[in-house]
Amino acid sequence: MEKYYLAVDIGASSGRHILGTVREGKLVLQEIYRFDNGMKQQDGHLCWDVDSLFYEIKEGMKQCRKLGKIPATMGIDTWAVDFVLLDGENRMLGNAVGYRDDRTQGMDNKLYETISLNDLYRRTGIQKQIFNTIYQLMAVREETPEYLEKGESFLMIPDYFHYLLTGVKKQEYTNATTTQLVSGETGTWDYELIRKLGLTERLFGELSMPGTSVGPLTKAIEEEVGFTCQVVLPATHDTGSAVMAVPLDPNGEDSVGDLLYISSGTWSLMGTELPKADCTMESMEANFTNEGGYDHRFRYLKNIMGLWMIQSVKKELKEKGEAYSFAELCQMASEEVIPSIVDCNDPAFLSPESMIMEVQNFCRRSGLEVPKTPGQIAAVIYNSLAACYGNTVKELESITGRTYPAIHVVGGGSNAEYLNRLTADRTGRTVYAGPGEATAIGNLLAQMLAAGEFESLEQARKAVYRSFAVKEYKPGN
Ligand code: LFR
Repeated sequence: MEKYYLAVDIGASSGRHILGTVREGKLVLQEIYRFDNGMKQQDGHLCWDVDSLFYEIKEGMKQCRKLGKIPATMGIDTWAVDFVLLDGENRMLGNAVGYRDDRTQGMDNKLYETISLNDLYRRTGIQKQIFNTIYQLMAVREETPEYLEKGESFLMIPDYFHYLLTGVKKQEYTNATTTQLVSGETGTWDYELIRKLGLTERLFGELSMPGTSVGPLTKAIEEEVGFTCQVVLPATHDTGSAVMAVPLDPNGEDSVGDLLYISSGTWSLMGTELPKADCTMESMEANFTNEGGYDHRFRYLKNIMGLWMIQSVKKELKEKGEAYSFAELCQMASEEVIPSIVDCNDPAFLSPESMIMEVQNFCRRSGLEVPKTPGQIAAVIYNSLAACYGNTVKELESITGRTYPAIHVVGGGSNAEYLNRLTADRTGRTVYAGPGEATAIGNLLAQMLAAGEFESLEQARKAVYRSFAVKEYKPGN
């Protein structure tokens, strides 16, 4: 009898249910369900529709029943930083506002009235992103302070779904670090900071590591989906899961710090792993963050605007009646020669009305050739991303004092051949692309590790290497 595990991996633009099993030392996956996601305007804010996401989670679970493949355990991962507040009767206080909403505008200055940016970095190791939970909580404190007073539970989005499934509230560590309220040193909530900010202390309970059992499905959910199983925490921050699934050559060693990866999806998260957080000012100035990972490793990385830029352009063109696939956009881009490079991390690209116009405006402002056709726009975006990767490698090498001969690109974006070639060229490193489903795989690995299928993350990463095809791109080819 094969033993199945279920990963529910929800990204900013889509979600999927993937069943996994281990067969002769290899991972075997089956995608059983897929659904769309996105932020929508609700009561004047950009929000996630958590009710419809939870409906989709259950619909996907029903597929297991239909297929007769009942998972022993399941776990959910999503993007980071967003949360819900629940009252004493477990009702949501307000909506699940999304990180691209502009409610955090000016909240940085509000926050610095209490603590300086430098001190915040020294304590948490988390890089400033205006959408981090800490700034969102400042916005709640300003706009609806009663939510903090009435709030009995603070749950990150995956914690909330796990609660709806089991009735048990757990706060998972990897995602909690993205709040910017967890100490980089102790790996627990920074209560001094929480108190200083006037945030309700009771909202921040014990943190749980990936691999922790949450509990069985509630009776009501069991009846609805037609089976029961245990919920086990993965690294609930999708990037934490994705980086767990970076393949490791079976002849190699998993020494922390050797890897250079890009987790490529809506965002490109580029970095390495560190055994300890680097909370120095040099690190802060270079814009690197220390996100908590499996086994208390740190993902030392940089957020790069990523494929969001091209996703937005694709959507915009479709609305204008010009529908192209990603493959077509890549193909058109590869036929263009346009030297313009934009700074992908310019805040103008975070949540623009029109991405096309923002890219054009950036070029105009900077005296660069302004792209006009869809192919030119796509070419500027892809080349700019690759250029940003090139700079990031240099910065990372200068900070860590190491050289990284190769880059592992994992996640959905690893299928973009054109971008992989540009990445190899602009970084001068060999690119290993794949697996594309790294996030779901990492989610499964945490569950499989908890079940004893693998002894260590190192062994699990070697299994990833054996199980999935990885494509190699050499610079200059
Ligand atoms: C990627 C990701 C990033 C995080 C961003 C916002 O999906 O989780 O790691 O910085 O989304 O939550």
